[in-house]
Amino acid sequence: MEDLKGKIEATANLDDLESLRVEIFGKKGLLAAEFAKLKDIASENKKEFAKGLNDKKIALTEVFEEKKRVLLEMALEKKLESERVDVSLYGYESTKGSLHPVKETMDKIIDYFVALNFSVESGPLIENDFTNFEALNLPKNHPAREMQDTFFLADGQLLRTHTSPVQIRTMMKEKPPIRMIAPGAVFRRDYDLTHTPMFHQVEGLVVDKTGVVSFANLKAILTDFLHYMFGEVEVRFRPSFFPFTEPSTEVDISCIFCEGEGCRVCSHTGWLEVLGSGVVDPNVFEAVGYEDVSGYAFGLGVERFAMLLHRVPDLRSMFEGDIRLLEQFR
Ligand code: 2NL
Repeated sequence: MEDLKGKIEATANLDDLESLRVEIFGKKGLLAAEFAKLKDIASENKKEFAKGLNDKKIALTEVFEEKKRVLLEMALEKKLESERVDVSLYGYESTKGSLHPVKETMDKIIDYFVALNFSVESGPLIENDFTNFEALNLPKNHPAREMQDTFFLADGQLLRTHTSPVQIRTMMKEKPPIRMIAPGAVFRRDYDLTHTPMFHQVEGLVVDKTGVVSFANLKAILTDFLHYMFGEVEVRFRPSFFPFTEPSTEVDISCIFCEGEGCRVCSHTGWLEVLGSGVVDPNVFEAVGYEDVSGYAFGLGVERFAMLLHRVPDLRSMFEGDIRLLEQFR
């Protein structure tokens, strides 16, 4: 008995204790063997023998449970010690993401027009001849179609070369007045220092009953928009041509690199071209079934704005996916 207590107390770990439990308390253990002797004991001594044995079992169980409690506590303490966290240590710095400059610029442009109550519309990237060309006063064999190298797909489908088809779709589905912008990706077969086969445009369109919107409104809103984007710059409207507007103008700002003095970026002209715009050609309204309306429209390249705002010299760096480009804009 004392011998078994000593054995339990001397156990060093839970595994050994478990072996000892089987040895003492198990079905074929020492106690079970003692209890088995009961059947050979003379009946007058049975009660006393059984009581002695029970007392012994209770006493051993007590010692066992106490030992188990101590060993469990020791194991827990050991685990806590090994998993200890030193909260005074410096942590690892986590890196912070950033928006791509094209996305950031797009958001800034959209914010301006949303504040002026323009709706933001979108449409499919895969378009057809009517919405991308025909409805925009670009009939087949019109030389202006060659200004844009188009990616053609099967069945006469094509990748949109500008976001104008979004305006066409909007006009075909909604009645005037229209006050919208169409931001999104466009595609042209062109790849060099200043052109990528995919880039982003924001186009705008305002249409109302004849006489309500004017070229003066167009000038005012685009001048204000360019001041919002670039700060205190000069803005000039230069006569130009687009098939879908008449009259048409291209819009320049005074060069933000040399402040109009003349430098390499502005080809020593002192001006940077940033927008195309004009009064919507009546043929466009006819194509979408609008009558007795007038309106103005404009279009811009988002990458060009992003490059000017961030002073990025090579357009292609915007699309190479080099993480170092983004890290500069955190
Ligand atoms: C540019 C020039 C422009 C338009 C886009 C337009 C759309 C409709 C009707 C009339 Cl539905 N015009 N869009 C008008 C003038 C210029 O973009 O240089 N874009 C980068």
